[in-house]
Parts: sequence; C-alpha cells; structure tokens
Amino acid sequence: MSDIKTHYRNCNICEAMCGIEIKYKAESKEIISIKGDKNDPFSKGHMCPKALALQDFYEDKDRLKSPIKRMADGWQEISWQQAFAEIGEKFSAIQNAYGKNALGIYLGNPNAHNFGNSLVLKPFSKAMGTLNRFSSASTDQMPHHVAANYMLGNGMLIPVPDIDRTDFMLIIGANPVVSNGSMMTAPGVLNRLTAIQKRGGKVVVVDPQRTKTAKIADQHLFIRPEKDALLLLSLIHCIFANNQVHLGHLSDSVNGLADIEQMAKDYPPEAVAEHIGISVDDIKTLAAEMSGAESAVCYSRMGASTQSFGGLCQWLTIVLNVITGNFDREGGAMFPLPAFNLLRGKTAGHPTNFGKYQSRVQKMPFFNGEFPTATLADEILTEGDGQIKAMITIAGNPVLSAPDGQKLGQAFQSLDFMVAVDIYLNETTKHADIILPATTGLENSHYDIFFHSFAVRNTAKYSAPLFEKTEHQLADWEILNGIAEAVTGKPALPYAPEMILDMELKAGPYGKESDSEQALDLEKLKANPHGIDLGSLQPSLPKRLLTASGKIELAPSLFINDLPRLNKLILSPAIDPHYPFELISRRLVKSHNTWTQNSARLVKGKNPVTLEIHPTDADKLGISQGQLVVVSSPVGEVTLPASVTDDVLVGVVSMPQGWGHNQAGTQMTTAATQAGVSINDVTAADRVDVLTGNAAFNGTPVAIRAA
Ligand SMILES: Nc1nc2c(c(=O)[nH]1)N[C@H]1C(S)=C(S)[C@@H](COP(=O)(O)OP(=O)(O)OC[C@H]3O[C@@H](n4cnc5c(=O)[nH]c(N)nc54)[C@H](O)[C@@H]3O)O[C@H]1N2
Ligand SMILES: Nc1nc2c(c(=O)[nH]1)N[C@H]1C(S)=C(S)[C@@H](COP(=O)(O)OP(=O)(O)OC[C@H]3O[C@@H](n4cnc5c(=O)[nH]c(N)nc54)[C@H](O)[C@@H]3O)O[C@H]1N2
Ligand code: SF4
Ligand SMILES: [Mo]
Repeated sequence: MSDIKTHYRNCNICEAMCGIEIKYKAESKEIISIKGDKNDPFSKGHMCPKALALQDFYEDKDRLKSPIKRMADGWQEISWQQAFAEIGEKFSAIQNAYGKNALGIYLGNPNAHNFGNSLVLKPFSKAMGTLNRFSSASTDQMPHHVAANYMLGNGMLIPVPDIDRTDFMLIIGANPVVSNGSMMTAPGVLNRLTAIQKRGGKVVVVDPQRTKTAKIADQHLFIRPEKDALLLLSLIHCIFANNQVHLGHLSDSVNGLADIEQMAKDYPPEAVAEHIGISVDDIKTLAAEMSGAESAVCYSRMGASTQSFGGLCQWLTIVLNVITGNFDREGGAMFPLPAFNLLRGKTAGHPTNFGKYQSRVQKMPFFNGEFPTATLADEILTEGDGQIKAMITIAGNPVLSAPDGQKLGQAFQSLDFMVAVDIYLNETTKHADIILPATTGLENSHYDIFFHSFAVRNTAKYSAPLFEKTEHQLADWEILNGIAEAVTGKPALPYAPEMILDMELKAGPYGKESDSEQALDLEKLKANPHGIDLGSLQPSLPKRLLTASGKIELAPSLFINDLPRLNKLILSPAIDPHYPFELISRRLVKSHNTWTQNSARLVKGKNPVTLEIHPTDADKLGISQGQLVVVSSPVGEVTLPASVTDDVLVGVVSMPQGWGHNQAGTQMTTAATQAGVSINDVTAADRVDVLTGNAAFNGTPVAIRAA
C-alpha cells in the first residue's frame, strides 16, 4: 500500500505563478517529485528548473529554524519570547532616544511573493511609526509606479502587455525567456512569444545584449545603455510626423496630446540615431510597424527602469501605447481585474504623495511609502538629527542587491541594533543582532496578491501549506505581529491572512457579493486546487482611471521637466576616460536574485559569473577566453573570468546579478563554495534616476584590465 499523495500549489519564487504538482509522503514529509500542473488553467503544465529547488529550500540544513542572537562567542539560539522582548525593548529605547525615524525598515523582493507579508507589511510599517522605509522596489520597478501614479491616478494601476492576443510586441530591456516575465505574469512566456510569431505577428527586442529572448525574436536591435528614452521619443516623433496618431475608444479620455506632439518635434530619428546606436531606417521602420500592426504593444522593463532615465522610459512607454491606439484594447497594453483587487474602493483624484517628504541626506523623493534604497547607507552613516540607528530587514539581502553593497554592509555593522527576518545567515543578516527565521515556500499557504494584479489573464488560486509547520516555527506575518506587539502592545495584523482573503474575494469583482456568476470565496478556491480561470483581460477605461480629471494624463509636468536632463546627455555625454566601459547586469536561468544559490542542484556546474566582453574589446585589452579580469569603478573592484562573446555591444560588458556568496561569517555552505562575485561591489549608490530615486545599475562606468 502506498502512502504517496498529491498536492497542488503555485510556485512563488518568481512572478510567473506556475502551478505545480507535488508527489509526497505525508508521514515522513518526504517529497517524491515536483512537476508542472497540467490542469492549472493559466500555466498549463509549464514550470522552470527553479521550482524543483522548492524541495531543497524545504530540506536545507543551513536554513534557520529558530531565532538566533549574536553573542560574544558566536550565534546562539534563543526563544521567540526572548527575541520579541529584546527587540521590543531595543527598538523602543532607540526610538524614544532619537525619534521614530531612527528605525529603518528594508523590505526585499520575496515579500511580494509572500501571502501573509503582502497583508501585514503596510500596517507593520505604520505601527513602527518611521518614515525611513526602503525596499527592493527602488532597485527595480519604482519608475513604473511613478508613471502609473501621474498618468493613470494610482501607482498600482499598471498596464500589462496582452501577449496572448497581440500582433506586434516591442520588448525594451527585458529578457522574459530567462526571467519568466516581470510586471507581466505570463507562465510559459516562451510559448506565448512564439505563438505571436505562429499567428503571423512579430517580436522585436531592444537590448544591449543578444539575450535568449533576442535570439528567438524576429528582430534584435542593439541599443547603447540608458538611451531608451531617446528611442521612445523618436518613435513618438515618427508617429506624429506620419499622422498615425489614433486614440481609439480613448479619444475623449486623453489630456496633453498637443504637449506630447510639441515635445516630440525635437527628437527626429536623425537627431538620436547615432547616440542610441540604432539606424535612422530601423527607427522609422519600427515606428511604422508599431502603428501599422493590427494590434501592438510596447513592453519595457528592468533595462528601461533601473537606469538614469527610468521615469522617462516608463512614461514614454505608456505614451507610445496610447498614441498608437493600443491602450486598453485587445492585443495592446491592458489592465488585469484581479479577484483580490488591490484597487477596490479607491476613488479618483487623490493628490499624489510623490515627494511629500525628502530623504534627509540626498534629498530623494518619498513615494509609495518609501525612500530610495540607493540612499539607505547615507541615512545610516551620516550623523545628525534623524539618523538611522536601528534597522530591520525583512526578506531582503541588500548587501548583495543594492548599489554599493559593501558600503551598506559597513553601514549595517555600525548600527546600534539590527534585526533580520530571514531564512538564512547571509551577507546582510550576518550584521544583525537577532535573526528571526520564518517558515517558507512549501510550509506556507499562498495567494498571489500582487502578481494576479500584473497577470496577462485573470485567474485566482489559493495554495494550502504542503507541510504544517512545527510548533516552534512562525510564519513571517506572525513574526512581524510579534514585533509590533512588543513595541506597540498590539499586533499589526489582527486577522489571519485567510480571513482577509476570503473577505476580499467575496467583495471583489467575481465575489459572492457581486453579480458575477463565479461567486468566489475562499471555500471555492480551496475546492479548486488547480486554480480558477476568470477570462482574458477586458477593456476597462476610462471607468477605472483614478486621475482627478478622469482622463489619461499624457504629459505630466514632472516628466516634461525632466527632458532637459536627458537632452544634456545628448549634447555632452559624460564619459570618464578612466572608466570607459558600460557595465550592465544579466539574469541566469538557475538562480533567483541572491537567495537560491544554496540549492546544490541549481548551482552545480562551472561558475556562471563571468564578464561578457566583445571580441573587439577583448583583443584590444589582450584578454582571452576564460582569463581572469578585474572590473573596477570608483566604488570598488571584482575579479572574475572573461567570457568573450559578440552577444554584447562593443564598449559594454555584462555580469550576472545576485551573486557574491563567499563572504566570511555567513552560513550558506553550498552558496559559499561558489566563486561568483557581486556586481554591486562596483555599482555606485549615487547613480540614480533622480526623478524617481530608482537605482541606475545599467551603464555603470567601469574599467577593465587583465588580472
Ligand atoms: N546590479 C543589479 N542589482 C540588482 C538587480 C540587477 O538586475 N542588477 N536587480 C534588482 C532587483 S529586480 C531586485 S527585485 C532586487 C532584489 O533585492 P533583495 O530583495 O534585497 O534580494 P533577494 O535576493 O531577493 O533577497 C531575498 C532575501 O530574502 C530571504 N528569503 C527568501 N525567502 C524568504 C521567506 O520566505 N521569508 C523570509 N523572511 N526571507 C526569505 C533570502 O534569504 C534573502 O536574504 O535586486 C536588485 N539588484
Ligand atoms: N531566472 C531568474 N528569473 C528572475 C529573476 C532572477 O534573478 N533569475 N529575478 C526576478 C526579478 S526580481 C525581476 S525584477 C525580473 C526582471 O525581469 P526582466 O525585466 O526580464 O529583467 P532582466 O532579465 O534583468 O532583463 C533586463 C534586460 O535589460 C537589458 N538592459 C540593460 N541595460 C539596458 C538599457 O539601458 N536599455 C535596454 N533597452 N536594455 C538594457 C539587459 O541586457 C537585460 O537583458 O526577473 C525575475 N525573474
Ligand atoms: S517560472 Fe517562476 S513561478 Fe514558474 S516554476 Fe519557475 S520560478 Fe516558479
Ligand atoms: Mo525584481
């Protein structure tokens, strides 16, 4: 008799929300196999190699299971009770002595993939009473939120490409074949891209690297780093010049069209081609194809966001989609309507909080409840009123993920007190006084609150925990409740996440309390473990716009006023002869940011952290395949093997992000054996998109020499 059982859930590592099927033995808590769930209505059996590692994280001997405290002679296990009491005491004492803002909070990427934390973090941050909040959003997608806020009325009203119905997809600065899509939840994205081609459509990629996505595209245009805003302006110029502007059903719902026309006059292809590295003809053809296609969508992501002009890029991407008649229509840029609708009850016309506060040291804007991470080290290290004296990091590893990570490590080391809520003793958490480990992955229940909001199809799915946590373990949200209670006397989230989910599902657009025949509630999701399909994306504007005017604001002055900064770049590009190369990042199929490298099956094989450099540059510097090279910047240097390839532009070099695990004092034994170095040992914290405060990783000026 076999006791092998089957469990269905969503993988929550990345944004793709793949459904997986897990065979396991209940009694011994042993996992037999992990496969794609063919009956998931959204992912239809797709998954990537990382999902297999969910087993590794579950079984990982290095994973922390109880709170640990730093003592004179090393780390020691302590009880939850003691941990909360000491944290409560320290945080309160520091905030009483130096003010509420003396506590800093950093939230990392896995929070967005964590059901409980998606709900508890807002009230938790509020309970802590500090404005000094930071997150990986500002080393990633903040420009998207700023553009949506100003143009559509809410930072979370973000358009996604209707990839399954489009005839023409222009991908700028994204590599979804490897990343599996971002701000575009589309499990099995490779199939979705090739389906465009099979139905006679076209995919064009604009990227300084010939990525895996570029390789399957119909056309790849190499672009010089950080020049995307110029390309977008020029495409917009061509569409006006050719009289091809049409707004479709939004013709009465757009403000600022004349301002855009006026502004775009300055950017004919002839004026920008040389700077961006794309020919006049190619720009003109691209504009003609985009406006001539039955339906088309421009999708721009990381490459057009983590750069000095991220704000401009995300603004202009929306403009391009609007003026080609591809906004809020099938095959264009559309708005998901999730069952748990984050925008439920939001009313139009709320004044923006953008820049309501400025960071103390670098005067960077506060937005979406946070300051830019690029300025965190300064806020800790610069003495004076309002200095951060204590920190809590929650599911984040900014020592490896933030610009000038080494300096941030030193800053953490200088704090009076630091707490990390994390599953590993790693490059960031090693600076903490107390580490609080949460349950993770298969031990947690899951509902993707955020990524259903960015999905290319409306679906809903709840995952129960596969294995009940042990008596001694706590979920992330319970830990944060424990801290809030110790500091304020009250939990931050007084209800269980499941209760809130059930209530939101019922009150949502497909809920029991609506006239939708879906009649969704938690019970129904539990009865449908493969997930429920809620249909393709539907046009929903102008009804869902949240701007005060009720229209799309095409030309907010915030963006228009940022153009002179861009123009300066054309007139006088600042190239430091000491750092003549432009460094960009790349993602790897088998690693996820900084934290999956302790899975032996994901990291086996040779060191993937190489410097990609063009043969012309390698020749000039006398660098051969595999030779060790030094990459240096004013901030620091790293040494790694060269990979000579014409997959990168001349003058551009590329390194994987998310590595650098051989630091002393960490306890990720598999990861520590990896030779990969951290790209953020050379990126600079003063390189930001000054408009949005987002880190500008792309195009970091570096020098290269043989080691
Ligand atoms: N140069 C360069 N830098 C980059 C990027 C780049 O492309 N180039 N990419 C940027 C992007 S897009 C992002 S999102 C950021 C990511 O930046 P971060 O969010 O700071 O980095 P992560 O690697 O996601 O850190 C995850 C942390 O959460 C912990 N963790 C994992 N699961 C759980 C859990 O269930 N509970 C808890 N409590 N902890 C958990 C891990 O151990 C790890 O410490 O990096 C950014 N940095
Ligand atoms: N396997 C894997 N998947 C992941 C992750 C991972 O670490 N590993 N991380 C997840 C996270 S947190 C995120 S945010 C998403 C990101 O997903 P994507 O947005 O697809 O990001 P990347 O894969 O980094 O691709 C960004 C591309 O921009 C290009 N680029 C760099 N500079 C410029 C520029 O100036 N202009 C243009 N046009 N392009 C430029 C780079 O060459 C790169 O190909 O991926 C997620 N998925
Ligand atoms: S693509 Fe993302 S969600 Fe899908 S299996 Fe891979 S890591 Fe998990
Ligand atoms: Mo990210």
